[in-house]
Amino acid sequence: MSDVVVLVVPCYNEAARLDATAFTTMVDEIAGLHFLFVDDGSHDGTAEIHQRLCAARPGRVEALSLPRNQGKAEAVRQGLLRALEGPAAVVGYLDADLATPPSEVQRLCTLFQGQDRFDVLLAARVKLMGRTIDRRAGRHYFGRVFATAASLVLRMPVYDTQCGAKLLRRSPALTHALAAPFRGRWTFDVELLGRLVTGGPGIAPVPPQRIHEEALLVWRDVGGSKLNPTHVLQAGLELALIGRDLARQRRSR
Ligand SMILES: Nc1nc2c(ncn2[C@@H]2O[C@H](COP(=O)(O)OP(=O)(O)O)[C@@H](O)[C@H]2O)c(=O)[nH]1
Ligand SMILES: [Mg+2]
Repeated sequence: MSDVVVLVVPCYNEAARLDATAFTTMVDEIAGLHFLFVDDGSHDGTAEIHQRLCAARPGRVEALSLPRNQGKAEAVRQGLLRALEGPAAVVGYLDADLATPPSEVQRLCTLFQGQDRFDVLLAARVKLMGRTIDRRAGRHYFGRVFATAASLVLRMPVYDTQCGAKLLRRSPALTHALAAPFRGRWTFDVELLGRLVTGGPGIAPVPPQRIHEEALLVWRDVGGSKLNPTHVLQAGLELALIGRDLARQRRSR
């Protein structure tokens, strides 16, 4: 039997982009897959779509509603904590716009289920021949600079920290990593990885060799992104602060 995988889908004003049929089809076709939609204080009818999805696939789709907009980082954290209250062996998160398409969600779930080679699976947008990775040039180059900086901060060669599709095996390190809100609104993926590979008092870290990056076959930038140049500057600052925190933790060990 396939492991239960609960994917958290953070949503802020996604009524126009949320493809309900694609999500119900994934539930029908991907063994063990559950969705937990988190409404991050939307005011455009997103919550109603979530309710319809829950009613369409009871037991496989759940919704969580945050009282006000708190940003993707907190929406994902709240969702993952809720998901870990259930029996899921694997949790994760997925952007609502399905830039990582259903075929790839299926491939990632299948790769993770029933194996013990890795504890964290990161989807990576690597522009290789024979793949369809459609990303605006500006975002691509910023992403490369950001990923290089993130690798230095994390001291591991991660290629793409920012892709909105990740799977995480349930573990004490994961619960510990989610205990406190993330410092950054835009760089929480880096912070999460940093927390996982650091562990905590009496909590074994996830060894970097148990983190696997899977190059996607297809990823398409979907219009309507809410990221703007101010956020890019914020992300740089947040990364510097995460680096400082991790360096302090390394020194204190
Ligand atoms: N920008 C933004 N996204 C949020 C927020 N809360 C949840 N999200 C979700 O985060 C995901 C990624 O957002 P998107 O705008 O596509 O970002 P991008 O693809 O990285 O440019 C989507 O599922 C959003 O609905 C928020 O406060 N702001
Ligand atoms: Mg997007």
